[in-house]
Amino acid sequence: MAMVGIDRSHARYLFDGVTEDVLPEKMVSAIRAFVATENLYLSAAREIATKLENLNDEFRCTKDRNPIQQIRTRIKSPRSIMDKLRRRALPLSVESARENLTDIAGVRVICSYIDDIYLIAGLLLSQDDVELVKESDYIKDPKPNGYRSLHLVVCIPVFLSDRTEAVHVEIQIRTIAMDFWASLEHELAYKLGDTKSDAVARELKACADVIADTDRRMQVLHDMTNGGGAARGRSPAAARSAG
Ligand code: 0O2
Repeated sequence: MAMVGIDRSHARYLFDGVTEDVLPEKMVSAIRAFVATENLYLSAAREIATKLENLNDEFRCTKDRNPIQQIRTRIKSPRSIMDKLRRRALPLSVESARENLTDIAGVRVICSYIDDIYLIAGLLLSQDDVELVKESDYIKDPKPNGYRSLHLVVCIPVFLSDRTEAVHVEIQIRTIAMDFWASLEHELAYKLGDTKSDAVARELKACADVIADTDRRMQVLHDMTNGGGAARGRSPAAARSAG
């Protein structure tokens, strides 16, 4: 089934204002499939966000601090989904997107300290209904451009009225400093496109290094005042098996 090039508000507008007699049947079913898929991924992202909020609230009550500063969720737009499928020479359909893409639902978690990233990842992955599909630790092994974050692809059940669906969610966990760099780098990369010079790339990498050093120093300061540091350097998988 071909996926039409419309955004979400446009899809809703079409459903609100137009009946099936007016639109070609194929297009109606494509829109319907997209809206259903979007709802499914929205539910999955919400479930993960709720789990994280619950953990953060528990920490506020028991430890008097918040390891998570901010949680943001997003659903990939139809256009980005199609662009990604096209780049990978995959069929352009809702089914193909569901089968091949693991980042339709995304949750970005901004933590206070580096240790909090591994702490939160470990606690989330220790939950029975959260299955780890893929882990990329770009903090331990930053990307050559300086990008740092912990990426987890998880699979969670979404309970619908007539069935349960297993849905992938990509979770990016990073500190405030890592997020600051990634947001500005993303904006610059988008603006500059292929025209990004070596000098700009070097300067971005230098900024990433300064930020990484600041993160480590803030962690030390936090450890000095709280006696923490237990989770540092442990991968979520290790944290999970260690309990
Ligand atoms: P958006 O709009 O943020 O979703 P993938 O590209 O996901 O199929 P892979 O290798 O699993 O393949 O992805 P990767 O590189 O682990 O992570 C993809 C996402 O991480 C990106 O999503 C970005 O959000 C973020 N990311 C990865 N590398 C960088 C980087 O160098 N700079 C910045 N600012 N963000 C990065 P999308 O799909 O690109 O976009």
